[in-house]
Amino acid sequence: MAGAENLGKAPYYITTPIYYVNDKPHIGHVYTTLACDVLARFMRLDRREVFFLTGTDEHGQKVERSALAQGMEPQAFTDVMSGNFHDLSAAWQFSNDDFIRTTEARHVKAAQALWRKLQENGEIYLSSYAGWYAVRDEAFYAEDELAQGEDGRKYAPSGAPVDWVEEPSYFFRLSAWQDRLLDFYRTNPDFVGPEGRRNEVVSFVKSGLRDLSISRTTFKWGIPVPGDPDHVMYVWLDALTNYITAVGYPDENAESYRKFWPADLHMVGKDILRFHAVYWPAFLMAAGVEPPKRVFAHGWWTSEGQKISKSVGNVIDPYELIDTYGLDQVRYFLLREVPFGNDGDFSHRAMVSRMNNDLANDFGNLAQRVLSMVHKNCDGRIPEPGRLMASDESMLAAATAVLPKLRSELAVQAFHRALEAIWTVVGQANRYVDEMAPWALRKTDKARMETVLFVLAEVVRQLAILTQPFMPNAPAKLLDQMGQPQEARDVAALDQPLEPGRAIERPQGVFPRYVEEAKQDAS
Ligand code: ME8
Repeated sequence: MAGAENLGKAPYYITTPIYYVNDKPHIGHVYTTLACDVLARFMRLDRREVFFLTGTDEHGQKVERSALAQGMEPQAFTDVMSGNFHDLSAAWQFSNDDFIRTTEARHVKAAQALWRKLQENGEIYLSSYAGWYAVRDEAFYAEDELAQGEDGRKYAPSGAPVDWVEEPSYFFRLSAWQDRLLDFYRTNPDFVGPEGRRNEVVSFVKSGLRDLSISRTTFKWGIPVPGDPDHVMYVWLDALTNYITAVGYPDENAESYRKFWPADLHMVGKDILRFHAVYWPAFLMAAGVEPPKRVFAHGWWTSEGQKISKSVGNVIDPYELIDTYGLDQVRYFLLREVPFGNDGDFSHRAMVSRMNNDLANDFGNLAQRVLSMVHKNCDGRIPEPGRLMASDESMLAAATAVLPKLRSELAVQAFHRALEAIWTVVGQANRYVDEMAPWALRKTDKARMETVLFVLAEVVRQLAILTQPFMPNAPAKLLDQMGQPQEARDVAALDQPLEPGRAIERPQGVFPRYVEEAKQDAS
């Protein structure tokens, strides 16, 4: 299974794509970074040393055009726009360890060093490019990939219009890497996830690779090609390099480089898989650098059934989203609703249903019922359990079995299945409450009631610990209410059951319900 070899305490390096700063961040960008944040938080919870990188992609024609359209110098424009992504990280409580900008000196140095290495290795030659280019995708297309639009223009498969470009250009000998890439995919079957995407990558490479144009001369906003300042580096070669810049490249002896490279996971959307799974490993192998361990391409979000676009007017503002539903709720929804890897649709109805059912009713009520009963019936202290019965043992065993499931599901980026595994135990715990009826035991068998409430409180504690990577706030509040110290909130604490006698706070619900405005008005 992918990543299974990492289940010890090996360091973990995870990256998001670096986002173009031509526009404001939207739900799609947030989704990718959220997925990485959950993995980073989970790996830290699992006591691994984590390096979680995100940032912004600031060069190229697309960004230059957006700056000009705003009447701004590209550098001033990117400073402002990159700030939007940076601020969003804080609002969504993303726990990235670094935020890289491709206009930073450390990055220019790394990208130029990689270029020189490719040149030294004979992987680059000067020629000229005559062909199609889509500024929106920052990608070159072959004639046979294009479709004719009704307006007579040619369009890339992504829907982006293409322009004919003729200019002197350096080329990377990508065609020479075809067989070595195919060997690489064969010997690293987990390199691309999910499985279906891997097959796409392999067929693309099998269909034949052309040498890749890696410099441009018709505009200036990019990293100068070493020794030939008339050229700027192709923005994708520049951008991909960010993943090694951040760990210290070109200093391959840097502690961070030795510790974290090759990256464990590059998380990307399906639109940019080819760049990450074909060009990037080829560039790296050609420069004598080890390729990353895995690239996962997730699916695409639509909004209320339609492509998210400014012209449709259904762009989902990530700030509005968390104002409306709450951060934990939206984070849970995005990773639970859609099997990770598939496309998904954001709808208000589905969001509210998850928020009210899974969170408020199932987990929220469980925690609130259990902690209230403990507070009320056990003098506000964790009760002393008596002898455990088979039903208690199996309840506790179900909770204990969650961690290994999370490890294996998250090693293959199956967030929905990881959450399902947690909520199976939530469901079991709710049934256990109903079957044991501790409120009835209060009158008939207080000692038994105490055992049942101990088991339940212990299960709630375990569930709170394990949901923290997905939701940074509510589970922590539950652990606060249970008097759990900060140092007792990671996997090591799962083996140390609650201490009888520990005082708990008067519980307060941590998962509010969403109440529709119409209903509010009517009441
Ligand atoms: O491609 N649904 O940047 P970008 C899901 N700078 N994910 C979405 C999405 C949607 N509707 N829209 C965007 C670039 N994304 C390059 C990357 S990396 C070396 C350089 C997410 O700003 C998804 O992760 O266009 C997608 O791959 C990424 O944003 C594209 O961001």
